[in-house]
Amino acid sequence: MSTEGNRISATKPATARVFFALWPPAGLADSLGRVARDAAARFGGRATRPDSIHLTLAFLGNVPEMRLPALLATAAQVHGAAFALRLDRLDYWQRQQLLWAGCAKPTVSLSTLFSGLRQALDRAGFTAGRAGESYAPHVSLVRRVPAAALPACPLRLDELDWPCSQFVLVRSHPAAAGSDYRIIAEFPLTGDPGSTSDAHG
Ligand code: 2AM
Repeated sequence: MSTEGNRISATKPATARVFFALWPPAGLADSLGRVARDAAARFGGRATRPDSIHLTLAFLGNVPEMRLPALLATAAQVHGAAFALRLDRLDYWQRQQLLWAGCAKPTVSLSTLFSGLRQALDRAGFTAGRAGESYAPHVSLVRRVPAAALPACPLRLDELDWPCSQFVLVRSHPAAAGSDYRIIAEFPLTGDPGSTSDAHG
């Protein structure tokens, strides 16, 4: 590396690759991990490890470490009520070659949490996601699944209920076997359910 290059990298502020997510309890992560492994065995691709399974709320990418306290303070202002997410849909995005789990019906409480977090991040000057991108809540289960391997009929997922009582800030560290995720802060959802609760019948 050139002297110039060294000088530049020495002055570059340290950054953290971070995102906000819902993180499943261990039992649910194991169940989803089994779904991922079974699907990878049938269709090919790389199954997400149970300890990495999550649902992203907002992806920020590289944030200067010195801004992390402001990011924590911003997320702490987001108030929401605990809710239950029902995962009952297994689907595939061809462009990303991604097999994912999600909800057959939109979950109002999740949308409310997502909007509240995004608005707080915007107000604090943090950029999350791409401009104009709509939120498509999903749990990535198997990456690099070849489209040709999938059956023509819709995939089935037995209902899995996910009690969501907090959201988390996660730091992603690149690793040879996929990214390594560390939860660096937790934000409890302790508000009044009000009119945003979702009925699962
Ligand atoms: P994905 O599972 O659909 O790839 C950490 O990378 C998490 O942030 C993943 O859940 C990933 O979604 C999500 N994410 C959203 N936008 C991203 C981006 N531009 N780059 C990397 N990850 C992104």
